[in-house]
Amino acid sequence: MSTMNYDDRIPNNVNLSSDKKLLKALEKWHPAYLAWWNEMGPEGYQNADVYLRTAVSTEPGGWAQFGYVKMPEYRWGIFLADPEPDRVVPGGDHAGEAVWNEVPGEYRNLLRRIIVTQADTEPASVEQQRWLGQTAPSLYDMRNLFQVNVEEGRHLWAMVYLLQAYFGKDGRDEADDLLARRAGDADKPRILDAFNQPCPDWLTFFSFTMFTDRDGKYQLGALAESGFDPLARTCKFMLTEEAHHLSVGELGIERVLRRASQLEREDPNGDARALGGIDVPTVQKWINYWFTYSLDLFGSEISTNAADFFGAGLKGRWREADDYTDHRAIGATMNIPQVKAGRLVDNEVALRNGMNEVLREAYAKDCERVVKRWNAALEEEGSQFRVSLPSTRFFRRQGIYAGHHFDPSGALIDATAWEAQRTLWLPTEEDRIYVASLMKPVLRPGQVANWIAAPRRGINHQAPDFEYVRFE
Ligand code: BYC
Ligand code: FE
Ligand code: FE
Repeated sequence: MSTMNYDDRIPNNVNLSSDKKLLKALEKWHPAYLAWWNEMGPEGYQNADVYLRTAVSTEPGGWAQFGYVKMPEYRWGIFLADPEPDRVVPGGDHAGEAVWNEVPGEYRNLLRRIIVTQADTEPASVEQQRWLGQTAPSLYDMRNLFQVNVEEGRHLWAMVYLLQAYFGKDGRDEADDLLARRAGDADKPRILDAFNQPCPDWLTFFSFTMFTDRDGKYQLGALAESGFDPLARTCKFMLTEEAHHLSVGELGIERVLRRASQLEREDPNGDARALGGIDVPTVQKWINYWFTYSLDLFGSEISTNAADFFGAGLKGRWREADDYTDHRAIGATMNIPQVKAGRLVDNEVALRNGMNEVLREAYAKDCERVVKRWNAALEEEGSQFRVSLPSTRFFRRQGIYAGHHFDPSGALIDATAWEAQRTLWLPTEEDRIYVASLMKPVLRPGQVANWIAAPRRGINHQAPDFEYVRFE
């Protein structure tokens, strides 16, 4: 078998060429990955030249290069943030002890499960988004979609590196399984619910990158506080790329809202839909749907898994090392209201069992910050509408609120009241058909679809009419 020069092929800072066992595993996995990418990656654009950034080092400021690349030839690299000298386990029972550079035997299964769950989301999102290139509202947006896709591919590489380098045969088997599951497949679905939902239109794509990639930001942040140092360092670098994914979602929705406001002012009845826009109340429904699906990704409010992950030092809170002083979190409690006998009542829970909720609260606060910016944009454009986040109890399918009905303000309601109003709160079939009807590709450089405002800034300081994607 010919040996590829992986140091050339795969930009890395893990001394790949000197690790024979790992190289052997990667040589087997790499063709399977490419086969997966060609089958499940962006449909119809594998031959286009796309203006993409590629991670080439971990230097702040200089970590990425921009240039035209055909996606199957993207250089998916393996980068870990530089080790922090004398780093200690940030939280849990081992807080303050030296970090681990090998997998601690007693936590092997827990750790593998966390890494596999994280890994599974990355190819899942590529699969969900594979048809969107065909309806891109501009070349700028198409390029951003593909940028997100190749970087989620790189995040899969990052996790597969950990599995193959640290988990032996089990890890190699898991790496293979990651290419076998499929988003939305009835027989072999992806692990977490949000990653089996369809992503048929660009309002969904922007909602997904705003809310679901942001779950990624917070989960990666929690894993960057892991006592298993290779995981912490890997996640720290992934967060660098994640910032762009989040801005694609935040700015995408902001542009939809700005355009809606403009059309609202042009229409005699103040109806953006009458002029082919996506009206603000429709955007609100997509926010409700994707915010709550993403809340589900944090797991149950009360979770012994979460307590175990924290106690073992495998996962910390958001900014555990920097923002907390009590890193053991023993004896402390928190209030997580629960439904008992048809009423929502206060409920004292051991803090460690509430760690999923602690992370979810940090996430919701971050989303709230973005909603404020969207509302500032609506105000600036003179819209009569504002958007908001529903309560974290609304429309949940995981955790202690699943199986009950709450209105967007968080009040407990009965099934009749829910059924009577759900079409006001969540996308209806008719809404989906309407939004789908607007999804037509706009491929001329500098032009954008009617339902979305033009971007304010180009990628890497490029001019508005820059040709972000070139077709053959
Ligand atoms: N869907 O105690 P519970 C990203 C399962 S996103 C389906 O409530 P736990 C990205 C759970 O597995 C970040 N099943 O939850 C974004 C458990 O099953 P078992 C991804 C679910 O374990 C965009 C049972 O329910 N990273 O990077 O405390 C694009 C009860 O579990 C769901 C991670 O998730 C669900 N939503 O916490 C690309 C980090 N929720 O054991 C990429 C790693 C729960 O009974 N994962 N279940 O069979 C974790 O830390 C934990 O697995 C979770 C769940 C926080 C997800
Ligand atoms: Fe990712
Ligand atoms: Fe992402």
